[in-house]
Amino acid sequence: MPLPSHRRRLAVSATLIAALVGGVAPATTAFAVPSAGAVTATTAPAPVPAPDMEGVTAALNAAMANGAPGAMARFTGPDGVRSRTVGVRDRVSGAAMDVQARFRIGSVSKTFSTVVLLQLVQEGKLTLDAPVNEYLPGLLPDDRVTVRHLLTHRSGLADYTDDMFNNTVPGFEAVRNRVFSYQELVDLSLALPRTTEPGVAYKYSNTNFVVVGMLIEKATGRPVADAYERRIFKPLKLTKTSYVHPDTRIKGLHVRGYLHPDEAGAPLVDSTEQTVSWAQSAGAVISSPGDLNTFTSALMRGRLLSPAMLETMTTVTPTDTTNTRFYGLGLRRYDLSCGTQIFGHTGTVQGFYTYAFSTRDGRRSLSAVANTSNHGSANTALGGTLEAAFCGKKPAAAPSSRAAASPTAGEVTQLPAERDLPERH
Ligand code: REX
Repeated sequence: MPLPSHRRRLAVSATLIAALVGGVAPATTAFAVPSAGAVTATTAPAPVPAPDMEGVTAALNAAMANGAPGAMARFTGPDGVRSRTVGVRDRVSGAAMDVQARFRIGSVSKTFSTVVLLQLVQEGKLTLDAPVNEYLPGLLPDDRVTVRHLLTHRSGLADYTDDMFNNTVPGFEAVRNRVFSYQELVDLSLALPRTTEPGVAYKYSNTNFVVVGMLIEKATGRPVADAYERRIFKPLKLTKTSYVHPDTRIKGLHVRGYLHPDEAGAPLVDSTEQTVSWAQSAGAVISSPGDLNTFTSALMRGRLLSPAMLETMTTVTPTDTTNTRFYGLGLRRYDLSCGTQIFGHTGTVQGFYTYAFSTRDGRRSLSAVANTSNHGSANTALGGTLEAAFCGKKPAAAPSSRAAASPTAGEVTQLPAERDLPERH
């Protein structure tokens, strides 16, 4: 139904002002502005559920109940920022989890690498459907593998990390301080049988994004760190985001990561310091909850890529049979129970599980981290923050079961440090 004209004018001005102030492409879902300057009301924006921050806290507590020393989440939406923390960021000092702290984001790095690569495509330095070997002659044993196959995990290049971390703690300790060249990592993959013919199937592999790093360095003539810095960190003012490979430290206030050994009951291993050289452009970026929200939101709002390139990046295919999980180009799409689609990435690096997602309009974003890994139940629990944040409170169930009314055994009683902070960016 059309809005009264004064409300239309107000809404359009707000959109244009937001676009000018933020340097953001105007949202086009609510109104179309034809070139003649007339304003036409189209479909009204769908109502946005308020985040269920109690549900977010419950998911963080569930991550702790499943073995994480601490966890935190930060939601950025139309009504501002809400953050929740539980547990500790340092088991020795007992320092509380802190939403300003940095951590290792693992494969969320793949989205950063993809943005850089797609900018290079926009600049005509690379072509998505060209063979990788055109830019890196002789690197791959198959000329049919294209740049797009890497970004969509359809190259068939085996993931060398499966063997590397077959025994979790010895595998980690063997590479914790190692510095690999990209070529060495590709060689590890090429020593294994390829998993699919190029293009035919999705098969997640870190090798793809190692080759993406090589392509970025080839096209720019500079280390990937420079490209991240110049093209993403600086323009978005991501002051807590860095790529310091092969430095082993996380600078400033940070979360310590704790790796679960394979043997049940064995003590956690502090895995904070490592080169992450085994992942590099596939997983070695360091960031913070605020910076991750700024990044995924800016990406979806079109601040990093042209509309056509963003459309390409967000064009997805299913990754499983549930028809709720998809992969685009260096980007996951999750379809939540309320019908909302969110785009972003997950990350696993020793000691850290991460989720960083935004709605397609960039208006709502969530990042969540737990400082453990190799413990799938903690990761699954942490993923519960997504439903709570983006779908809001579930309608109350009929009070038929006792479990709904009274606390169950093993319920986590730790109180979160609750803070609603003003948005910094
Ligand atoms: C390496 C093993 C995990 C970690 C990995 N990480 O491939 C990449 C990533 C960078 O983030 N991928 C995930 C170790 C899947 C993503 O996209 O979400 N596991 C651990 C073992 C298992 O050592 N034996 O859990 O820390």
